[in-house]
Amino acid sequence: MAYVLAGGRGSRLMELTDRRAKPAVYFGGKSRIIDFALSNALNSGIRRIAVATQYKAHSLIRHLQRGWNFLRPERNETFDILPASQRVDERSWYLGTADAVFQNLDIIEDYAPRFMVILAGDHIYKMDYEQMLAQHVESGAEVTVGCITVPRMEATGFGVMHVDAADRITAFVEKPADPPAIPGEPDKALASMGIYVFDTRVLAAELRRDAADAHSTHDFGKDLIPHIVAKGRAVAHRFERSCVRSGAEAAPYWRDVGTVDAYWHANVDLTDIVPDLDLYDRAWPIWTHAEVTPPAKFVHDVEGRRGEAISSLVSGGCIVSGARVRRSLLSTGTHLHSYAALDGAVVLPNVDVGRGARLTNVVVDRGVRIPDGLVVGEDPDLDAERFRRTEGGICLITQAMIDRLD
Ligand code: ADQ
Ligand code: ADP
Repeated sequence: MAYVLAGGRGSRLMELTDRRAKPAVYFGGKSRIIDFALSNALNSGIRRIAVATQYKAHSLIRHLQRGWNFLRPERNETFDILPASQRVDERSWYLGTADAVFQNLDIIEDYAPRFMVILAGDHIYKMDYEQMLAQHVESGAEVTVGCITVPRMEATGFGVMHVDAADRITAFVEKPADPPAIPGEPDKALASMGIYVFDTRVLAAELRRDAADAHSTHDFGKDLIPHIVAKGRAVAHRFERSCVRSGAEAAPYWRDVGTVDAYWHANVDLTDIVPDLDLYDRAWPIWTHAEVTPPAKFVHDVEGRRGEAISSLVSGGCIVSGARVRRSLLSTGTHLHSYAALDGAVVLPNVDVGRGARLTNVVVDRGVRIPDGLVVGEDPDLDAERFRRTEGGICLITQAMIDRLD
């Protein structure tokens, strides 16, 4: 059974997560971030899935109900949405990630799966969890932790581990200020991906022990994993072994699109001629709830100006009329009007871009109406006054910011 943790705030995505949880944020034109973990589970052959939600869950729950409720109980398949609902104690919502599993332990034990794959709902990657499960069974570990090599100084936001020659985890620190390097590789660290495989019985015992511990914060990274590592029963699974590559030579792809800059880059990277993340691989499809839309349409405007897009991803229901689009990603139902120009634009669904608007290096939230002639990305100071401008020079535009312009 796969258990997806999808309740986190993701506050570094700024206004993109004002009304929706990070796993519900749109990604890649047609999908949402959580679709990657769910598709991986499905493509790995897992047919029991649960999703724990908490923070601003409405948009996420609606997406899951519309797109992911096709698993059928009569075939022994299940799909459960588990909002924090004070099931164990009427005073507490999910306290930490471990508590988000503990509070639903009775539901899990009812299904009696032999193994649990605990996943985070907020990463972009393609991975065959079956490989990780196979390693877990072979090694006899109590927990197997997915890990990836990252530049050492980027590891401050992760759980960082040391392993022995057999990849047994010998030390684990959660979010260290000064991450320990991989021995012999001073600039690299081995980071936890926040995904875990357990025997269900071991998991249940650990969760019960942790729940009774008054000093615990009830978090996998802070409490449970370090405890099992101290017993010498945790093993690392290297992402390289199970990542689904876009080609034999391709680098393993895993992104925590935690900031607006990282989010913009990961989306715009998809417009590369051969991107590191292949969304077109029929052997590993990314399933989602897709709105039924007519095809994308490119037209001359009445004055004969061509509507065109190059190095761009254009979703269904878009109309590009007399506008130019470059290195951009248009989600479902975007309308661009004459003389509009987009370059490096990540546009979420149902946006309308008015005549003559010029947008460079932007993220536009869903449903925004960009007024005629608006120019963004050419005057940093003016942009910073009007929009959310990131360190990397990306402007996030929401309807509330547009409304304040008048
Ligand atoms: P973080 O990502 O910082 O570190 P956390 O914020 O707890 O950990 O989020 C993990 C996942 O759980 C996310 O998908 C989040 O949405 C979800 N989540 C958080 N709180 C929740 C709650 N109360 N209810 C339900 N879901 C919740 C973790 C590990 C690190 C590891 C990184 C990798 O602790 O060791 O390196 O993930 O990104
Ligand atoms: P402009 O882009 O010139 O400001 P519009 O976006 O209103 O003007 O429309 C431009 C063109 O887009 C229309 O002439 C038509 O070809 C196409 N179009 C607009 N709306 C629709 C629609 N609902 N269905 C099909 N095509 C449409």
